[in-house]
Amino acid sequence: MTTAESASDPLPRTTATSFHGARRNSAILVTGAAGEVGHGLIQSLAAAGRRDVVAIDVRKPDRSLRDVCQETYVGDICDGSLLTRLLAMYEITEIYHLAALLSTRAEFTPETAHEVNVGGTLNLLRLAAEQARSHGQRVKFIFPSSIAAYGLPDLATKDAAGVVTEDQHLRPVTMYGCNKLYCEHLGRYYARHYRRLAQDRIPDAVDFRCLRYPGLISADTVPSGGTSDFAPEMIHAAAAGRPYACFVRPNTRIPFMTMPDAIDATLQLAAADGRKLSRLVYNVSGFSASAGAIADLVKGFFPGAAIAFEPDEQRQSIVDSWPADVDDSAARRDWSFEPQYTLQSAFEEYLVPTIRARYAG
Ligand code: AKB
Repeated sequence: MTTAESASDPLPRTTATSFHGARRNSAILVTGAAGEVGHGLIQSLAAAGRRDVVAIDVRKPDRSLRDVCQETYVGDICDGSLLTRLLAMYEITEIYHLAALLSTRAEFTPETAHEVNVGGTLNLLRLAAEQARSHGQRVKFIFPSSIAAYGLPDLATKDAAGVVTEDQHLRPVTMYGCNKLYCEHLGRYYARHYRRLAQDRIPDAVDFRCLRYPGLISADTVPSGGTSDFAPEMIHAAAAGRPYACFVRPNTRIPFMTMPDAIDATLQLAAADGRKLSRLVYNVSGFSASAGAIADLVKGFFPGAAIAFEPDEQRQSIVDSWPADVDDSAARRDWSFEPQYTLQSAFEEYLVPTIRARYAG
């Protein structure tokens, strides 16, 4: 699909841009702000001079975030009254909706995951549509989806599939994957068809842009609640001098990406010329690597690392349902996506130096 209009095309206004007589501040809204991606994304926005970020998380964002945001809120994206307050207080031009319960955590409380991952996203899409209606500009909605949206039925199919495109093998086996795939569809609905029979509908009010993250590896934070977490856990454990029992087999392969590349990709997609976007959902990846190859690299850089492989059958089956690699040629073509790091350079230039410094002393 091609986005015919540019992001700044005006839409009809239906309400005044004031709240109790006061002008509302323009804002970029970031949900899941205190999480791994949120943290880095807000710092990057601040480094680019953006001081209009309004951040929400269920946990209190730390000082370094509070210092660079216009405002931070401790709150739940399922809380309709919080979102109504935001609608009244700010003119939101862009939403980075990062809050989610990840794949492992979601399997323990699938209904709660659905409430947060789907209900929360629906609330925010609606907020975006209402914002567009109130201030007369399209609202950009940047949504990270995940390789969890894929679902390969068995290892033979995974091996035969190799590199998968955005539209193949979309039969997720986790609640998180189902939630992400459905939210991709919701995004398309809000972008293209929202209230399609209503007399007063505003076409194209939400400029939905989605990228499917692979497993992410950050030198600064250890993730929790995901199933691709074995890679960052292995690296951080080695640097901290702790033994690590990897919960998947050494030959388990999925795509990964460093956190800086994920943040750059997210900001690049947000900044891309809408007329060049041929899709709403894009794969992105840095490199495809097996758990064994990652362990070998970790041992090369941290010779004392004690890494054992003790596969957990259930978590293994989740990772086995994810593709070994993804085709990100559409992102490269449409918005010049180009990750900075290969597997080797990620270790040499980013992970090892930063993690060593973090655990030194
Ligand atoms: C998870 O493991 O749930 C996430 C993901 C692959 O989206 N890191």
